[in-house]
Amino acid sequence: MSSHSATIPAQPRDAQKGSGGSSAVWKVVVLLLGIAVGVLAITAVVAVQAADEARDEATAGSAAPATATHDHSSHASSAYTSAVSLPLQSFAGTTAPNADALAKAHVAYDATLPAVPAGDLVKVHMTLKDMTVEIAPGVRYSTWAFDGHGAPGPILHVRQGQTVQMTLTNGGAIPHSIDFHAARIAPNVAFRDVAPGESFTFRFVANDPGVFMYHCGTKPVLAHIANGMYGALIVDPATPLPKADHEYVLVASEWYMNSDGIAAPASLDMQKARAMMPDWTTFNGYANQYVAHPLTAKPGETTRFYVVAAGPTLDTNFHVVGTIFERAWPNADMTHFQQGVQTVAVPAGGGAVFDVKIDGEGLYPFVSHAFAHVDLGQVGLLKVGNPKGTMSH
Ligand SMILES: [Cu+2]
Repeated sequence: MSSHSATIPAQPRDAQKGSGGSSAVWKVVVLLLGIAVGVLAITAVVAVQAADEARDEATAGSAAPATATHDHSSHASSAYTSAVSLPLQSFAGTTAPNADALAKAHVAYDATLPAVPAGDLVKVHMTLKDMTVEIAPGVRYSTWAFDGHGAPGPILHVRQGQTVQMTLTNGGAIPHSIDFHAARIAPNVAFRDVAPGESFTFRFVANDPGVFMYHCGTKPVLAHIANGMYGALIVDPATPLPKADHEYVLVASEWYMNSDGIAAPASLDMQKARAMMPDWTTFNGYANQYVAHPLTAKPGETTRFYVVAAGPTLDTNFHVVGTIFERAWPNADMTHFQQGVQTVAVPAGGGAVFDVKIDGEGLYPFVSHAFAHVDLGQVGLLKVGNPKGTMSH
């Protein structure tokens, strides 16, 4: 080390030693040096750009071999420039060929709000499990899932003031945890990592009414949420909301895949997750599932949606096409509602409540009105009555 660093300052002294020629020779040397500096500067810029590209490709390659292979060929043949620093491949909209039949055969996630358990203490036991789920017709993804349930995890429903006793059993391969947004509790204690094969129990009092996300909080949280570790906990206010005829829970999220997931299950592409470039966005974990299997109401009934935006990163701009919210509780602040509202942003990590009261028979799409999300699967139908041309379920 010491001999190496000593040779570096010696170089200028050696150069000075050899600079004692005539003034004509000196001028030529200066000219040549000037040209050399210019060439060096250009070479350095090119080298930095090349290094940037190489680094990006190397990172993409380690996260997603399939993506990197594809991108090498497109890199060589098309007009990529150094401005495209993250050449990521999208699998959006790529389903198995018999997508319609698969969508119909898929059993939709039950969006119905479950009843509040009796008593002051609500015991919840979830087991984490690595499992493959279908997230779009014929598209499979390797999740880390709560309760062996796929994504989202189970919908939990309690009343303000009840105590939740949460037991987490880690049946997965790496440490996981559970973070309840509804809890006021020291996260380093309650939301701590649980090692594979172990269980951990903690309690909190659900003192705050709302529509809360829960999720794995183990680092990197982006990866754990993107892999399906999230769900909803609805805490009813002590003074109930106005009566609704139907109550549905929608957990919005996005998926970032390293392959199309058709021949073999896809896994997380962390580069795409960081770049916020989802392949699918879903309500309750499966693209368009409530288009194939609409939620239902009768004309004149009030339908309530509890919406959680699980992300991991993107918001959901909730809107029901063909109507206006009868009541909206933005941020699930249940102390007061808004009326005559068309679209309400549900932030990633947040929740809200929406009532619609629809008199006319028909198919009413509910969407994230950030329409890229509709294109990627975040759309469903509320079927009011039995409109012509639709089957009754
Ligand atoms: Cu986790």
